[in-house]
Amino acid sequence: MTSAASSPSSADRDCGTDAGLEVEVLGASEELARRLRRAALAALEAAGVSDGHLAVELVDRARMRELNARFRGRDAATDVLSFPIDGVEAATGPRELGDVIVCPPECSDLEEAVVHGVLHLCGYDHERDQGQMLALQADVLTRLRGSASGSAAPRTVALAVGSGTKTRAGFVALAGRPNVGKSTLVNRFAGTKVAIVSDKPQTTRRELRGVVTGDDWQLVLCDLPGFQRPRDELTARMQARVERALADSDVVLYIVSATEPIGPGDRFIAEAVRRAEKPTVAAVNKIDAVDRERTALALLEVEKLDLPGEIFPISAKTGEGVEELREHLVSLLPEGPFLYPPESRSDVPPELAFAELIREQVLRHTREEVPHAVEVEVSEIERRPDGSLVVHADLWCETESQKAILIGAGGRMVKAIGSAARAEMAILAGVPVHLDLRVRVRRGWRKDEGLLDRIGIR
Ligand SMILES: Nc1nc2c(ncn2[C@@H]2O[C@H](COP(=O)(O)OP(=O)(O)OP(=O)(O)O)[C@@H](O)[C@H]2O)c(=O)[nH]1
Ligand SMILES: [Mg+2]
Repeated sequence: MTSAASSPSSADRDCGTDAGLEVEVLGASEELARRLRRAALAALEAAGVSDGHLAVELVDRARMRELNARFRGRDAATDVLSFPIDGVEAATGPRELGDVIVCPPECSDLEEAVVHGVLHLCGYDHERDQGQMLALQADVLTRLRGSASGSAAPRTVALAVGSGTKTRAGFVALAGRPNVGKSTLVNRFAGTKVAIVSDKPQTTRRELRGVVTGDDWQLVLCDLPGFQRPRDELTARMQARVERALADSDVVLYIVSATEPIGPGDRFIAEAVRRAEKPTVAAVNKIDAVDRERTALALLEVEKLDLPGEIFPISAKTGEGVEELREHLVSLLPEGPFLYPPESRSDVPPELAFAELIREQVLRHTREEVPHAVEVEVSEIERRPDGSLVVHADLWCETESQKAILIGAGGRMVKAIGSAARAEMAILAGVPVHLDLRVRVRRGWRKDEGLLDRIGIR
């Protein structure tokens, strides 16, 4: 270490290697250390560094202020500092790359801060490179999170809690069969529309996160695609994403629907949840749609799955039981800094949020194979002088006949989809939205790995 930071206990250390790279994370919980290590490795890879040892250390405000005073002559705590070490060949082990010091109470996003610090360490400088570093940073975060990300430098946010207060924060992965109500529950928790919802199974294709923050806790809910056996590259990626999210979560929330008996799909997921070996909570959703007897039976069926942890009867639709579930989830969170600014409700960037609102209307307006054959990409969002937005979007399908259905007689279908989506987009944006929507055939997009990469399904 270049800095004279106090040495954390061994329980706080996470050290891992990847090819010739070694990244050590100090001062973070096990789960957080794993995430930050992955972020650092992704940034090193993007910068073309393939060997060396790097340390990421989390410090409190007082320590950050001291480092700033000593090395930069500034009496302030900042979000991240990089201390490169050039050309020092260690006697044993990989060469030293340097240290990235991160101050969680000053960060809006810890992964972003680590990527930012590592890129600086690798010689990038956003103040002089005309956007090159921030573009690379956005690219790394996109790859890490499987969806488009912003490209701003880490910014300082004031947290609602003082630095002396202990906070709890962590990731809760929602695992359950398609259609049991995972996205509806995330929206209910976040108090806003984070994820689109439909009565068609496999609505959710990417991991989206909803954020709920209390005085001294923050729950990050990872809405996941309904777990399933893969059929093509798209569904294989969706399932791989779910497995990774379970492994990366602090708590797993297993969800079934009271309206259907527990089936092989639910048991398959219960197995994956058990394998993840995380603190687990189960919820029986949609109790508003069944009588008490059926709810009791569903609770019993879940009990027989023999998962660890408590079981909650809830209705994501009406909110019944959701507050009790939330309190219990918070009690299982590890102690740690907030992971998002307290005012955040989701991590979904505007392009993706708009694309999903359009896809939601496609799901509402079409049937059979069409909903699953459609993907939406927002290519551009323009702001007009009057403050309104112009959103350019492509609606892909796989065949000419699907295109004909989507356009409809006299263009009626695409108009109906567009105007319903536009209304939702205007609510989200808070300003009027003009939508330029084109229907295009893109054969086999569900198998096109390059394309799936580009649209963030990883
Ligand atoms: N009655 C009732 N319906 C619900 C409830 N929660 C969700 N639903 C409905 O169930 C359907 C599926 O909800 P989603 O939230 O999209 O389900 P999901 O688990 O995210 O589905 P995938 O994304 O396909 O995995 C929608 O029609 C919801 O309106 C509930 O508590 N009660
Ligand atoms: Mg969903």
